[in-house]
Amino acid sequence: MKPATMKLYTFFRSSAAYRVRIALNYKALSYESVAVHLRRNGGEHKKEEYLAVNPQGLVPVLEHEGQALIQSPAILEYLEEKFPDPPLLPAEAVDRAHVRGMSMLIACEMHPLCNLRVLQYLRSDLGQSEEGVNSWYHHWIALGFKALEEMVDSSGPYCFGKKITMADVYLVPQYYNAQRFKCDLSNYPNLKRIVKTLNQVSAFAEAAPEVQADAE
Ligand SMILES: N[C@@H](CCC(=O)N[C@@H](CS)C(=O)NCC(=O)O)C(=O)O
Repeated sequence: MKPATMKLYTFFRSSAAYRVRIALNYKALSYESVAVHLRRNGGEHKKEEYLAVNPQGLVPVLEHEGQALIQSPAILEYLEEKFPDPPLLPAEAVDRAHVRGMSMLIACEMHPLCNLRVLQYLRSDLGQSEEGVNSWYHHWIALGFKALEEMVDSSGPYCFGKKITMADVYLVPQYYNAQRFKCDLSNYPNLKRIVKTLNQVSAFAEAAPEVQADAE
């Protein structure tokens, strides 16, 4: 492990923070965790103190060399540029495009529709029942995973090729979240196989929500 020069504002159950934890572990970068509870006292991420760190009021934030970096895709790209070894992106441009395509399918088309504030808005402001909120969540997960199931390597251990890539870093937290929301994942055998393999890799296992210091 390299010395802890980074600070990660995280919440154990946040899938966006989970992505960054995996990448930091994979690249053997040590970091200090600052837990930001998304539910306690109406959400610590909405308090003035945290808004001073990230005016958007979302986790994660990675502090490094005096800079507060927001948005997990930007943070992952930053880590890849600053600490390229071991890489999370393939050597060929076309392969990188494929990996980023799968990653963005999750980061842009699935996760934003299913995060806490969206579900809270559906529930509180739009008066949706728990059943309605769950149905929304399951709908967007199914649409995304159905496509991803076709894109990932149908026999390999990972999403793309013979090495762990950023696509794997995005998949595991989203899959975890889908399980937590009791989505039917039986139609995605490739995703199931890949997630099972990845969860045995220490970088992924040590980033899992239940082993975080702030886990409940
Ligand atoms: N696109 C952002 C999304 C960040 C995000 O939505 N974080 C969630 C936790 S996974 C959060 O802070 N939610 C607080 C809320 O929804 O109120 C990223 O990838 O960093």
